[in-house]
Amino acid sequence: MTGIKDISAIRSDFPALAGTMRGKSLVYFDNGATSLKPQSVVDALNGYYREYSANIHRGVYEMSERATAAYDRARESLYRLLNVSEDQGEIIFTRGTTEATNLVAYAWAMNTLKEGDEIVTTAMEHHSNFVPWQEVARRTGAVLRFLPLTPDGALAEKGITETIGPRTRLVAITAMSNVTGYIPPLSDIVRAAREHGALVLVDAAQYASHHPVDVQELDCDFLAFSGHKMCGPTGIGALYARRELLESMEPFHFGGDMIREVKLDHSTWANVPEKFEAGTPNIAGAIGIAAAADYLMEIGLDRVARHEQELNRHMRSALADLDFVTIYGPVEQVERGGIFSFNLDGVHPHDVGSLLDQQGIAVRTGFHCAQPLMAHFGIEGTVRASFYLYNTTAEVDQFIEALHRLYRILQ
Ligand code: 7TS
Repeated sequence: MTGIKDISAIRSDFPALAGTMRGKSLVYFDNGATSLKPQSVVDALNGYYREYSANIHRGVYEMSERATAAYDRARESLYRLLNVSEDQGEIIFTRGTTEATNLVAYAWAMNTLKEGDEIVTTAMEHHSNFVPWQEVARRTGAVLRFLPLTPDGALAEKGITETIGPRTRLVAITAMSNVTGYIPPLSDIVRAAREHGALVLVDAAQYASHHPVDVQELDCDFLAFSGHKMCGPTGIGALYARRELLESMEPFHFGGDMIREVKLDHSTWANVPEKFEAGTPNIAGAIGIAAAADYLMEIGLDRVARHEQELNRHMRSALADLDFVTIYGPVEQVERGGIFSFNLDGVHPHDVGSLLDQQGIAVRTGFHCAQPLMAHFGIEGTVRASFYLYNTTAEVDQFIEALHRLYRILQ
């Protein structure tokens, strides 16, 4: 059963889908990198810039009050998206997932961790949820440990309880691999972390745009995501964090808007969330990400996830028939993300990408900001096709035909 009933109505919400690439109708399979944007998001951005592009929190005039109200409403949309209870948690606007993980690295980890403390992560992380922890370890003397992976890039079953232990202070893990679409068992990981009093940071850059997220149910401490992968604009994302943690943390950036009082010899900080939002924020971006969240919630993220599972089934069985294709990752997982990484025998991934481009099909090639995972697979890169709510099984068929054609050409 399809998750999304009227796919043509959904497609008509996205102006870019009416366009062409290399003179062919566009098949956009690079959603892991960024999604296309619906008209409602474009209109929300346009509305702010055209009608009320004042700064927030500063004006005593109506236009600024309108901008401030829209910015505050944007945060509330994200509360709804993630089921945040305001007593327990808060949303901090950031530039995206990368800035959100860095916020935790600088404002919490660098100030808290000591020699011998352990940070647990995995070799399947995007560099944005990997390099910050490597750097924290280098600067604080903390030790980086890795949850072991199976040969096909899933988490090894016993590895969780064997790796997370009394010295673990933070577990930083993706909710969905941007290379394989693999979804790790987060509830087991959170349980193991809680047993040892460790915090959990979830990188939801890929997951949150395609699945419902409930931070209260998940019981994580931090959760990072990006607007541009969920139908929103670039340059905006958010960090969800437990309120008491944010209250106990030092600020990340210093300057205007994040202070309570500034004296010549010292300053004090504003309350959360302003304490973590120094300077004029990305007001239009916040309005845009909220419009994106509202758009997705209206459709229903459970439906989006089901639609992608249907595309996955279709893609998996079609790719399985191609004996010149190697797929990476635990592709048989039922509830996996709509991401397929693969290579064609003896063909460089960039050549596949370029030839698909000639046929109007957008995919990504390379190491996908996940070099440790490439090393785990013993490869340099892959071709990656990644789906979203507006993709169709007909597009998957077109893609498979294109692969057949180009493999014949390249042989
Ligand atoms: N974490 C994951 C799992 C990601 O997929 C990405 C971006 C990030 C973090 C970083 O997000 P940003 O918005 O701060 O850049 N992933 C990709 C990708 O797979 N191809 O291009 C960007």
